Amino acid sequence: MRVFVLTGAGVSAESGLGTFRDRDGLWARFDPSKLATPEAFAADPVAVHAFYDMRRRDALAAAPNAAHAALARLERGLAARGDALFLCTQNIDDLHERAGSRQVHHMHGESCRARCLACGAVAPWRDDMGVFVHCPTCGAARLRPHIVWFGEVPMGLDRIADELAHADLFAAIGTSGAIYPAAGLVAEARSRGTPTLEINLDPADNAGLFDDALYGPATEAVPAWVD
Ligand code: BV8
Ligand code: ZN
Repeated sequence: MRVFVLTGAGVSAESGLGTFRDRDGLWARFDPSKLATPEAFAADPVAVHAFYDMRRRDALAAAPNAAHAALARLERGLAARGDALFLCTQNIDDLHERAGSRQVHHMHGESCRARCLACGAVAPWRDDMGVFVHCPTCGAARLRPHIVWFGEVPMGLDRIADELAHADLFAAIGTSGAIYPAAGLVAEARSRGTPTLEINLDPADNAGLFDDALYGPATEAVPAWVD
């Protein structure tokens, strides 16, 4: 059995990390067009680096919660039976990894990594990094956050499509279904006849596309589903 799980900001909400579109969410406080686009980075790399430094510090100060732990258990349980979990997250934090998940696909990048605009090398990001730090591989002072911004192609779309094509279940956890192509995965699963499950605090924009749903805080709903 192959399970495809897509997570969003809701899975990290109870760890204290902000979501995007909730009332007091990130995009209510920050303008994504000024911080989460390549144009914004070209116009003001220092401001964009500072935004992701803040996001990374918040993530490192947060602790994984019971939902992250349950998904790590799910991965181990499926593997022990010769089955598999493909955990695809839209989140840029490392809470899935810190909860014990071994295979995590960050389709929108990771706040703890930097990418070199000169040679493409991806390196762990330290707190003192920023616009003037040199690439550890080629030495160029051209590092950017290893993040997928609006208008940029998410990472590993071929892998995502292949995993979805072979999935026996597609579950979306803690995501508003507002951003594409991630939000379109459920429709792709349905077109293949793959059962779909939404686990969310409340119905997402695309809730009507799910065969089944579990509503409630992720720290309750995800363990209830996994265990
Ligand atoms: C692209 C990283 C070209 C940065 C992010 C159609 C197809 C393709 C693209 C588009 C399209 N139409 C429009 C587009 C453009 C755009 C887009 O989708 N725009 C929207 C406004 C319509 N998409 C893009 O630009 C994408 N790239 O188009 O490239 C392309 C694409 C494919 C093929 C070829 C070319 C790139 C988008 C990625 C942008 N980067 N993040 C950063 O983090 O700073 S987006 C960011 O918002 C997240 O990564 C996430 O993906 C997205 C949605 O956030 P969610 O995780 O869902 O969080 P949200 O706050 O919205 O919802 C929280 C949910 O949790 C809610 O449901 C809430 O109820 C729930 N919740 C809250 N508390 C709890 C809870 N649940 C459980 N328990 C709780 N306690
Ligand atoms: Zn380089």
